[in-house]
Amino acid sequence: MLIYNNENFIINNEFAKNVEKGLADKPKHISPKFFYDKIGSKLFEGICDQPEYYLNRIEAQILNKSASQIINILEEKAISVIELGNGNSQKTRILLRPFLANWKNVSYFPIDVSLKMLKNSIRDLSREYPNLRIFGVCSDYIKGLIKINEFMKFKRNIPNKRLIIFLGSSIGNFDPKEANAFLHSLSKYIRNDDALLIGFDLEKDKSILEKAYNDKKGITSQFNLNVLSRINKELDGGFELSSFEHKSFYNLREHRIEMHLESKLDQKVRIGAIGKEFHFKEGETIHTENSYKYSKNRLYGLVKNAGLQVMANFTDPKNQYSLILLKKIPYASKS
Ligand code: AVJ
Repeated sequence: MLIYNNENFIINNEFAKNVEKGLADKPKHISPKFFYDKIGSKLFEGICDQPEYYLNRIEAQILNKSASQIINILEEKAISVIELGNGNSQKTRILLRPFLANWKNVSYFPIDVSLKMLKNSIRDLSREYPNLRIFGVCSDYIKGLIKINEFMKFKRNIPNKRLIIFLGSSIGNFDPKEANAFLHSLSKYIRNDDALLIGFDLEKDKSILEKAYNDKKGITSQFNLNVLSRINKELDGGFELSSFEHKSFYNLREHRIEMHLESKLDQKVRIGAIGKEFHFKEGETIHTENSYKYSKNRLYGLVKNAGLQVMANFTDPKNQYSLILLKKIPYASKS
């Protein structure tokens, strides 16, 4: 196994830095990557079980339906699946199962920043699929991909054909510029015969979108507020959770769901680890997440711009969600 993790200190430090800078900015913001501590990850799983949150369910349906077509398109006998941010690998199983049934040699490389998540899913997957070779990489995505490229140069008997998957509409957290930069660097570090499979949430009726991020049970609200309890626990913060309210809405012009935490009153909050006090006006918000929704046009424009071409676009009958299979445009590889 190629697990390396010497980043704990940096990760914590990074949290403090992001909070310090984000709460001093106007408008205030905190990066959504800090949602996912143990409790936050559990809450996110809870969100995926809510009837209003269609994303994961529909993506799973599309994966189920398209797995055999993906196998046909890839035309190989062996494959290495590289997953960017594997979470609990639940949806990955939908692909791994038919891959293992069709192909003799299947290797799986999950890349995740959470070592715990990585270890758990490696343990579970090796029990379920004794024939699956798993190489977990604890890293962020691009660095992880570079590591794997190096690793595959000297490790023998690893399938050369690779499918890189990025599921769950995680790309939706990137703004258009970041998404463009991310796809560019992916495109730089993949090979000409690699395939990429990426999940995009599609633009749809505002009311459906807003319900998905304001579930009746209030799990999304807990998920959003959890970042404040993380600050309380990890950075010696003094947030009163009941003085903040979860707000999320669709910003039509920017094509994104925005999540905020709105201060219910004028208040000051001290964060010990930062050694500073932050002021919140009544109604002022901390912007905690963007979740971008794509039209087919913007989606195709985005990938083309990154030097990628569409091999297949799998969607559900109502066109709510897109799983897009891509490869590198060979002549674009020089830049
Ligand atoms: C994991 C980023 C895809 O944006 O839908 C769910 C996170 N936030 N509900 C999304 C999330 C609120 C989710 N992603």
